[in-house]
Order: sequence, then structure tokens, then C-alpha cells
Amino acid sequence: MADARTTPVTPAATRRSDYTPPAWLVPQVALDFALDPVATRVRARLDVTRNGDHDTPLRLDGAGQVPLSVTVDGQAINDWRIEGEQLVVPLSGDAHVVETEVEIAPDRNTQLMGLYASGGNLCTQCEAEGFRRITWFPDRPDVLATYRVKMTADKARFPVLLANGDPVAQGDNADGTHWAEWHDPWPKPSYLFALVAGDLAVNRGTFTTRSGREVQLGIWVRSADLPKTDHALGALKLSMAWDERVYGREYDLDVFNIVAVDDFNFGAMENKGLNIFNSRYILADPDTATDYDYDAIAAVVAHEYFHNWSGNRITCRDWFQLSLKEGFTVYRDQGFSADQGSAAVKRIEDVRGLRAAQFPEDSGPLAHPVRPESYIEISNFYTATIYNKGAELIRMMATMLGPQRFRAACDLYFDRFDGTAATCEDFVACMEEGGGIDLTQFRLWYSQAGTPRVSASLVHEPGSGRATLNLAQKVPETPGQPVKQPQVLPLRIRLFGGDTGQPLGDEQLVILSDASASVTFETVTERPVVSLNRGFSAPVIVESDRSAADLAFLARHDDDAFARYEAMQQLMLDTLIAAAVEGEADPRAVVDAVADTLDDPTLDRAFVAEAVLLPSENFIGDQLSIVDPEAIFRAREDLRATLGRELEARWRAACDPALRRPYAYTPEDKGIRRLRSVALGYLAASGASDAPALAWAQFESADNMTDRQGALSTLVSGHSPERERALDQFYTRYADNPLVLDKWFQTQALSSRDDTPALVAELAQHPDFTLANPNRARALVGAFAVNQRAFHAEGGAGYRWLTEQLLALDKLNPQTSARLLPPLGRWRRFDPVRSAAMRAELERIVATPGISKDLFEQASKSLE
Ligand code: 0A1
Ligand code: ZN
Repeated sequence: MADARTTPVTPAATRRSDYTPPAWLVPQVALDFALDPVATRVRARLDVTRNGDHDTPLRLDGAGQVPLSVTVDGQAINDWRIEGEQLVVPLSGDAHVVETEVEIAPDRNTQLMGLYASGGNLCTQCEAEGFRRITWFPDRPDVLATYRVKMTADKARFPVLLANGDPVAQGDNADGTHWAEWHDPWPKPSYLFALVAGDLAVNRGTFTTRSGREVQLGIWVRSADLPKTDHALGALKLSMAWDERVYGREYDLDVFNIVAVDDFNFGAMENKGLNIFNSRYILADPDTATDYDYDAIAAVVAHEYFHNWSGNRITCRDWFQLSLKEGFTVYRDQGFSADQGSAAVKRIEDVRGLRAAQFPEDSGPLAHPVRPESYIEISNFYTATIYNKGAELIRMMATMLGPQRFRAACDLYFDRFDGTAATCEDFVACMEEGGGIDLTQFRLWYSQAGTPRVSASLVHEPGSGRATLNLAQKVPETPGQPVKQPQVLPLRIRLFGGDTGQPLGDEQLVILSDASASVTFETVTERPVVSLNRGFSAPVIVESDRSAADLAFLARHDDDAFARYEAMQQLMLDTLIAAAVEGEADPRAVVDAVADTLDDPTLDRAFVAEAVLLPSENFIGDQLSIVDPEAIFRAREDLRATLGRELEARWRAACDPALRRPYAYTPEDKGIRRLRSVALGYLAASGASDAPALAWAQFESADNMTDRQGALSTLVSGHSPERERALDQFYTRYADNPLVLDKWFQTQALSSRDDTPALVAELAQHPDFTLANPNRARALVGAFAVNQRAFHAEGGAGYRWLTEQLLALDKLNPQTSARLLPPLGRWRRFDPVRSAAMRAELERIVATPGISKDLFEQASKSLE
């Protein structure tokens, strides 16, 4: 197959306003694959029907393949032509059978889109536009077809043949090959097509749906990995039961298979009945996976499973509607995870993730609305805005509707749009109708980019007992959107008595929809303190005039766990910003609040571990108009050292080896482990002379990866002899485990040592480093680029190194390369020297001949 990467002279943009329905529909497809890594033959038989009254020819998308043959109703034709990347077939009637044959080369497919080889097996990835790299087809999500798939392959090399739907037949051939046929009765868009051929072992299970259908579940991996699949299988069963219980959604086929592959561009893919996963979101045992990995596996398994309804049964009309399936499905997987353990801790983690990835996106050059207006390359729009801000939009609607009405509105949506390709507007209209609420203004959340800023100040008149909360909002300017209108902000608010710590009245849901508004509270007899945006009910930035004392008060007394965490974060942030900008700040309030949190026996340890963690260097940087990475690093390290020293006894208690219990994956044990590694970090920051020895002891005696990696991370930022010992031992022990080696690379790329840029450049020469595997590339290159101090180290070597990696990676895998570019796009936020150096690298990328349109779009937009 020809190279599909294009030279971006003027890559064309696709616009939402240009949508037109497909001219031809394809109700049925039959595919016949003669599978071989070097040369795979694909024969496609498409039943096509004219859609409406027009005389346009059939246009099939491709990616540079040469059709070996084209027939219409069984007759070879020669009036087909290639226009751009499309195969154009003139058709006279209203219904025809069009057949094509192509040859493709999976083992030369380094982009990992379409049919490709991974670890000796063959697999597919078709979302968003990968199916056209397999065969000629109207590769757009609003063309829904039923698929019959036949695969033939060498039986010894590829004993397992899987595709979407249910297996219908199989057999052996005399030449050593075998074949299997699968049929998917549910009409689906081409991006949900999948097949897998390989030498795989399976962990089987069953799930009986509430209406009595017994579903055969299978998790397919290489046989050595089989013992690491129980957690994923358990999570799948939990997800299936949860979707029935919470959303009334049942599975609809007799089999549900998941295959894990090592080479994968994203996390996982929801192909109908045949999910394909990045192996990092399947494989786990205590020795190799952290608690974070276990949680992520359950969340991603749930996410892909939930797509069966929010994505597959109801899909997207066009890719501008991507958040229809992604925002809603993230919201659903967040609800699932919240129900498995501490809902408060889950909310804290999700908000931290939103602030780390989406807020910077929304305030930078790549900002775009949840429903974008245009794109050059759709792969660049699988973003935190579409996924995570999209989920926050659903959450706000759920908050405004309340649980019963939200469920009724979801039922209406599933019912009305089942089997169709829908829009974000369709979803909102169902929320409106099913929930009995007017969402006219709320729709601005879909069209306006940028994170709204809310300012809040509380005025109390002790004489009258009246308190007035003055609120104002502003949605900032973003690229292409200079003027914004006020949005609908559902803010959960409660007042507390500043003397007694008691709540003053119930929580209120205040809907701020004007540019400014006031909320009045009567009979407020005590000085009130306001708890704002509880549970992070609106994804906004709150600027309030609350004093350090008020924040410390809320950190102790708020009855909303998230708000308590938030008050603590704000207190820490104010202190760190003062220290970074003015050179000094009084740490007392933070030290006292952290001490009280550690001492509070009513709080679960997982919450405590989150609450006592300082905001990241990046997040502090995001609050400042000009980021001084070194000053931020210093301010944060100083505060860590102060906390480490002043609360030393408490940290020692939290990581006391005597308190260690045998590994168990329970919410309680996870919390204890998390706090243990946080405490170890504080002890190291305090300069305690035995900190490296303590870390080494934890590293060496750990019976699980969470403790081992926690200790390693602490050691890696220091200069002790234990550091090298731990790195060597870790490497030797896990030399055969790619997922753990990723941790080895990543931990070093995140080190806070001064020499990290040089060490990272050296690691790129390590025999185990390769850009060809996306996990490995992200572990080193991706991690380094978010290590604020290292990446922005004086001299600009980090920028040059990143650019070289991106350009090299772009030749293999444009999607992954483009996704690693955004840290360079923060150039406006740095001093003139850094800023110019970053710009120069972006300009170098744009000027490089032959770069992909993926990378071109990200780099050129970052310069605008
Ligand atoms: N729909 C998947 C995400 C996904 C998108 C593109 C991919 O290929 C490059 C792979 C996965 C999800 O939301 O999980
Ligand atoms: Zn998804």
C-alpha cells in the first residue's frame, strides 16, 4: 500500500457545516481476508443502495491502495476512476453489488491504523478513519452495515481467528491454512470493524444478562500473560452488571471478546463484540501493576464495554459529534469507578486529571469547543476537551435534572436513537424533553471553548443577619472565538458558621446563567464561610476572596469531601504562588492544615494521601501569566521540605514498615499504600539522612509494584547510591516485561534531578528504547515533556530534543507524534528567551518537508 502520509502544502479542513447525508448506503458487507503479514488480500462485497434522488456516483474512501479489480453486479468494469484518495464508481440503478479486491501489507503498517502486526499477531484499528486502509468503503460513521467476515490464515501461526459479532463457521484447508466466519447482526459503522488473527490464549468467563442471555466472555492474550487477566475479566463482569442496574442497558450478542496487544495508539477500542486493548489496560498482577494500573484497567474495561450502548448501538453522525459517545461514556465510566470504592477520591482524581490536561488545552492555542467546527486530521481531536470536558457537560445536566429525571432522559435517548447515527443536539434535546428543563443557553457549552472563570465574594451584614454572595462569570477568549456569552453554571453552594463550624442551612444548587448575580441568605447569625462549587459541580475556575484562614477552616470542617480537598489545594496554591512570585510565603497555615488532615482518624487514608499532596509544578505554572519553572520548582521543594521536617514523625508513622500488611487490592489497603509513598516522598524532601535507606528498604521488601515504584520514584529524584542499585535491580528483574520497562523509563523522565535532560537523552539511546512502540515513546518522550523544570531547563536543549523525537516518530506513527507536541505550544506563557526557542522548534516542524497532516495541524495551530 502506498504511504498515506501527505505533504502539508495546504491540508484541507473538514467543516461541521459542510455535513451532507451519504449519497449511497451500504446495508450489507461481506469481507473475505486471505491473511498474511507481508501481503493480505481483501475482497469486499458491498450491497449499495442509492440514498435519495440524485445522480452522483458511488465514492469509496481509500488510502492509496490500487484496486486489483472492481466489479458491479458480478461484471468487471473499467469506468471507475481514482479522484484524490477516493475510488469513484458510476452506477445507473438504485441498488447494486460492488466488489473490490486489494492487497495490503500489515507488517509495514507502522502507523497502527488499519490492519497491522503486533507481536507476531495481526489486528485492526479502524477509528476514526482506519477502515479505508483495509478496503474501499464509505468510511464515515453514518453509513451503517451488517458485516459477514471470512478470514483464512496459516493455522500454525494464526490458530485464533476473531471478528465482530458471533462465530458462525470454521474449517481447515488442505494447504495448512484454516478459516473462520463471523457474523455481526447489528448494523455498525466501519470504524467499529475489527479482526484479530494470532497465537493467543484465553481466559474465559460467562455472564448471564438480566433477561437470561448467557454471554461467553473471553480475554485473549499471549499465553505467558494469561495469569494477568483475572482483574480485567472481573471488571468486565462488574461493568455488565452495573450497566444493567444503573442504566438498564443489557448486552446484545452471545460473545464478548477482548484482545490485548502491545502496540496500540490509544488506550483501547470498543469494536462491536471484539474490543482491542493496549495491553497496559488489561495485564495486571500485584508484582507488575500498581494500584493506579488496577484502577485504570477497571475504568477502561468499563469504558469500552459501556460504548456498546453509548457509541455502538447509538453512534455519531459525523466526527464533530465525537463527544456524543466519548463524553457520555467517560461520564458513565466515572460513575462506575466511583461505585467501586471512594466516590470522593474518584472525583478528586478526575478533577485533577481535568486540570492537568483539559484546562491547559482550553487556555492554549489548541483550544476547541466540545463540538468542534473544523479539523484537518480527526485523530487530533481525541482530546481531553472532547472526553473529559464532554463528561463534565453530561454531569452538569445530570446535576440539574437530578437522578430520576436524568435516568428518564437517558432512557428516552437510548430508545429514540437506537440503531442510528446521532448528534450532540439529539442528546441535549432528550435531556430537555425527558428531564423537563430548558437547555437553550446550556448548549453554549458545546459551542464555546474556554474555561469559564467565576468570581465570588460573600458580604455579611451581622445586624440584619443577611449574607449576600456576589457571583460573576467570564468566558475567556479562545482562538477564533473573541467574544463569548455567559454560560449556565450549576454551582453547589453551602454556608458554614465560621465560629462553630456548623452548616448554616442546606446545600443549594445555584444556577448562574447571567454575567453576574447575587444570592441572598437570611438569618445568618454567625460569620459565614462559603463552600463553593462543591463536588466540582461546574468545570470552572473559581476566584474567591476567601482568606487563608477561611480556606484552612473549610479544609477542616467542610462536609463535602471534594470541597475539603479543594480548600486545601487553594491554600497550598496561594502559598506556593506567593513563594514563587515574591520569593517568600508563610507556610504556617499549610503546615497546620496538613497536620490536622493527617491526624483526623475519620478520614480514609486514600483521601488523606490526595489532600496532603501539593499541586503539581505544571498546575502552579498554569496559574501564572509568565511561568518561571525554576522559581516554581524551588518554591514547591521548599514547602515540601518544610512539611517534611515539621511533620516528620507523622510521615515516619505513615511509612513505618511495621505497619505493612500483606498485599490486598482493597480500597483501604490502597489508601494505606498511597499515603505510604507520599510520606516517603516528604521524608526524602525533608533531607532526613535515613530517607534513602528507608526508600531502599521499601523498594526491596515490597510485595507489590505500588510500593516498589513509589520507593523507586523517590530514589530517582535523589543522588544516593541506593538510586543506582534500585534502578539496576528494577531493570534486571523486569527486563522481559515491556509494561514495567515503560515504568523504568517514565520514572527517570519524571525525575527532578538537575541532570534529567541529559539522562533522558542518554536513555533514548538505550537498547530497549524505541519510538515504534507508542507506550515506550510516551513513557520517555511524553513524560519528559511534562516534567516542567527539566523540559524548560535553560538553553532550550529540551525543546530541541523533543522536536527531534517528534520528527523521527512522525515518519513511523503520525498520530502518536502529534499527541506529544502540545507542551511546545505553551510558548506564550514563558519568558522571551524560552518563548523564542519554543517557537523556533515549532517553526522547524512546520517547515520540515513531508511531515504528516497530524503533526502539521498541531504545530501550525500552536504557532497561531
Ligand atoms: N474510541 C476509543 C478511542 C480510540 C480512538 C482512536 C483509536 O485509534 C487510533 C483508538 C482508540 C475510546 O474511546 O476508547
Ligand atoms: Zn471512548
